[in-house]
Amino acid sequence: MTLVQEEIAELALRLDDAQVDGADIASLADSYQFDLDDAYAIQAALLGLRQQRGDLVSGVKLGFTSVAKMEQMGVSEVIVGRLTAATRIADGGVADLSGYIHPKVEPEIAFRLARDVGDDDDLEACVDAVAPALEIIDSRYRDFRFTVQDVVADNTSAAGYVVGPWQPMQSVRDRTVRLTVVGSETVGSTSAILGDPVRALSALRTVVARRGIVLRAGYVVLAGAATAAVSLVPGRVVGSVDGLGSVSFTGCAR
Ligand code: OOG
Ligand code: MG
Repeated sequence: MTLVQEEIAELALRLDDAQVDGADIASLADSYQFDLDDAYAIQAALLGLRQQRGDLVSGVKLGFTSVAKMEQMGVSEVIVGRLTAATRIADGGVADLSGYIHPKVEPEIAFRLARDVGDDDDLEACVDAVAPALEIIDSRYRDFRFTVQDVVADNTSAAGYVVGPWQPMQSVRDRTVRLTVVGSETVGSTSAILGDPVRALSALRTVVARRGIVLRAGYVVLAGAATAAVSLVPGRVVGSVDGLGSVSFTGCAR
């Protein structure tokens, strides 16, 4: 840790304000030197502010789960953020895009935790269901420009998520993934997620142990994007995973 408690609280507040106001801020790394421990402490303080407003943690999400993205960011471990209930959009529902800064959408795989995860539990054994999902990311940093510490502090750009119909836990290796944003399609594969999305669970295990993140029954785990993120514009967004079904929402500009 390199920051003191007051700085952690101040930077969490800065990020929280950026999200609430829908106004971007400069990279924190431009003016502060801080490490990943500080970054996770800022993220925890940021979540604390949301919880004070009555929001609830509803899951976790992984980022940088493709080798290309890790290399691009110069990191060797995945990053983890928290999902909250207030940012969940119902499958087939409407997302108000006006509150975001510069939202993007990603096709993802979601796992569901059937029980609280203890220190010695096998995480895969705690998962009872899998579903196609969509994640809305919206970096609070200007132009999506950030260091790995910045993005962890910013709760890994988490801004919204949609989960499709749950299916019993099964292998989702090597499945074609399609993301359609207002008629324009991007195609990828679940193999982009650490070779096999189930590996997201072991990667998550390592990070939560190191960062003191608690995993609870009912949590949604977003395994990471299966394609590059696509800019979110008003209209219908559909994600589908071969053999698993599809998930959608409509973005509207109020
Ligand atoms: C960080 C979030 C990345 C993913 O699935 O890789 C992420 C970002 O690129 O803004 O959610
Ligand atoms: Mg994501």
